Amino acid sequence: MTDFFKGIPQIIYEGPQTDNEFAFRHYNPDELVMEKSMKDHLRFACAYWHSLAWPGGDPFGGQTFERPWFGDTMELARLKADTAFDMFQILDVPFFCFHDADVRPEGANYAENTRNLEAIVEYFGEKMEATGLQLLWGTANLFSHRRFMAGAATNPDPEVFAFSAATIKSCMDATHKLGGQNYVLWGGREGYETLLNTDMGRERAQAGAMLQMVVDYKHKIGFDGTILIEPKPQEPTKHQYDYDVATVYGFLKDFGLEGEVKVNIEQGHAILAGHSFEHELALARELGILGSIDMNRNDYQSGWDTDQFPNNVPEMALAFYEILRAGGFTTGGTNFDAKLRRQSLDPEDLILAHVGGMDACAAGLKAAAAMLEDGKLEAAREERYAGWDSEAGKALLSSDLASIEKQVREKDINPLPRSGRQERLENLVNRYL
Ligand code: 3MF
Ligand code: MG
Repeated sequence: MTDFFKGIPQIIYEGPQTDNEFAFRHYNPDELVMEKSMKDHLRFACAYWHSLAWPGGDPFGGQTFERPWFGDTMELARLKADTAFDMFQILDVPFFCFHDADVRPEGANYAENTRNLEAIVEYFGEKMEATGLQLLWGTANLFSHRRFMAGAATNPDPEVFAFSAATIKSCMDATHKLGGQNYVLWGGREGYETLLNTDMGRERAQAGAMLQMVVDYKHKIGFDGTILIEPKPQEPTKHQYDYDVATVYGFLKDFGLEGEVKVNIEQGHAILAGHSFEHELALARELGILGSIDMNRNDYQSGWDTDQFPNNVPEMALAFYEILRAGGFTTGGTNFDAKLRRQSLDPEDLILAHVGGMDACAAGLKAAAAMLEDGKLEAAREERYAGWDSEAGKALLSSDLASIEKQVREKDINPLPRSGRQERLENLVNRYL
């Protein structure tokens, strides 16, 4: 153990009545929900970048956090790793996620970056072996360094494309070596600031070519995890190409990769795209591309990607309802892509933020399972569409306009509007919370 979390106890389940802040009220890892443990349903992961690498800056001010591992040496990177694993163990999360740039010092060039990454991957390997922690996903940070300011795959300069491809290879190698269950691509700078200097057709083709190379390399090295794209509409670019689930699906279809790549859906990104989280999850489920989630919460007024820890149980319930309807996670999980507010300086804040987030997810999961097991919501939905299960309903979709017109005339089809019963269903949902 490092000193950073000194005095903070191991977090265990004590139940809803406990007065102990440092305990779970709802997350009981081994408790069965729909015949599966909560641990296996939720598959919680901590994100290295927000919790260990982010210094607490905002557009108007710099670093607020003082952490003993801040700095650009291998020794400090190891201290960061030690502290990270202390945190994962205090919280008893089974997984973590990282970008290359979160975990290693920035080198002078690609070769040095990769050497640094490989050394840390070695160190992670030992720590994972000793603790049983697993890697949910790895990824490349292709957005922070200034060389990526005009994009990675979609950059007008082919040398940036090459640097990015090499970096992705090194991060896929790292993920594969650590037994990662997914590899994520978030294209923070894959978009544009102004159309005046942008060739959108070329940039889209470059992104398609890069994704094809990622898929080819996955097969080449025998990585059996899932490749995931993380949609986001904007921020940092004004317009990002992976706008939302529907846009990503269109892109995947265009390049014939819809059977190879799924999505990592983030709550806050859904909100920025003008959707609800459950909309994005439900659509991905219907399209067969639901992979994993980045769990957080956005401020609904600011319009920024505020990456707050989730604490809204009714929202979590509707999200996990869609995940349960999809059959649950396979390689995916619940990654806390969430950061402290910049005034939350203390080590305790970092632990308690995760405790609250894990409890909100667990309470949401339990409510979602109760809704699904009770079956009332699904019965109401089925009843609404029952006409489509009749012979006449089924025949319609393979008919043609002229035959349907004849039928409407002959049978004098004259439909009566029926209530959508929204408020009744909203009342029903509240009964499970
Ligand atoms: C940005 C994000 C990212 C992604 C991560 C994956 C920095 O809004 O959500 O976090 O989750 O970069 O590459
Ligand atoms: Mg994210």
